[in-house]
Amino acid sequence: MITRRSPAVVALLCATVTALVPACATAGAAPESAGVVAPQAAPDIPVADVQAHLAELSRIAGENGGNRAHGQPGFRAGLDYIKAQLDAAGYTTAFQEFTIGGSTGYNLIADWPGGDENATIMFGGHADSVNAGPGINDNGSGSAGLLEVALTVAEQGLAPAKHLRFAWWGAEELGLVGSTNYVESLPDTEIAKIAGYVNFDMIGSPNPGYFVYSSGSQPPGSDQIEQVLADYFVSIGVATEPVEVGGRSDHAAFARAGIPTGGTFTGAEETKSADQAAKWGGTAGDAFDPCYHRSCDTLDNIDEPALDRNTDAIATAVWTLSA
Ligand code: DPN
Ligand code: CA
Ligand code: ZN
Repeated sequence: MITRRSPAVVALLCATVTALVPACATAGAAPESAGVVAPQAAPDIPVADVQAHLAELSRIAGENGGNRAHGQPGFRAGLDYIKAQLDAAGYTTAFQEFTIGGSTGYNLIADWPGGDENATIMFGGHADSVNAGPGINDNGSGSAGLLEVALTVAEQGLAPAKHLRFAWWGAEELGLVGSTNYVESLPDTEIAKIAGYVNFDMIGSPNPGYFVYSSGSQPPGSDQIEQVLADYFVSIGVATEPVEVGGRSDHAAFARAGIPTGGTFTGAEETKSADQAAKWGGTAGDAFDPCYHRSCDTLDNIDEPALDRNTDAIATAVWTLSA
């Protein structure tokens, strides 16, 4: 069980110690000058909190036949875990149902109340694993990182100008089914309200690369998302490479609908080159994730610094793109 600080407690602490704790200057009201309100700085998300969600997803898979795959009980149990935390934090959550392969699938959609719904910014990743294993890197990592950032939004009482929506997709592993279903179920008037979609699928690969989705072949506006993510990694001194993810993850349906997209990725079955090992460490000639789609995609299959940096990148993108 994870206990969380309430915004009221943070405010109280900061009211008493602002002079001593610089973080309080940004955790509370944004500084104001000449009538311009600077956006709040994104918080540094403790990676231990993300690992705690991964431990829960691992336990849930273990209690449900060893996976969190579409049509299997572990998928819905994992999604219920995520939903319960969001509900307790004040999100408005809903399941969107669909049918594929003779089973019901679910997307979990979580709206943070407030902001301009005509400018909705979305962040998401898939919540299903393959049948072979618990899917802790693919895509427990993105699911857990998104969850912890969403909970931090609530904890800090973020009041963004844009409306903020998070999504955990079902049946990605069956061909991007959940996210495609979501986008295709929206009328054009609703599509027009989505200012962007940012995707996180595999962000803790054990032999990690630091990839940012290339905006080159994506809809206009995608360059801003790529820039925010790339700038974050520059700020922490980590080199990135642009990657063409194409139709391999859940941003694809959004891109087809003309919505700006982006995301980060630490690599799957492809092998790390000597150049990449020189700048990122790890093992040249090995896959970024040797356990991709295998039973060994467990809690041991996570590089903690990669998970930490990419979760902080999610937070930066949420804070910056919603402002
Ligand atoms: N879509 C991922 C999977 O679930 O198998 C793999 C992947 C993620 C590939 C991101 C490319 C980029
Ligand atoms: Ca962090
Ligand atoms: Zn996969």
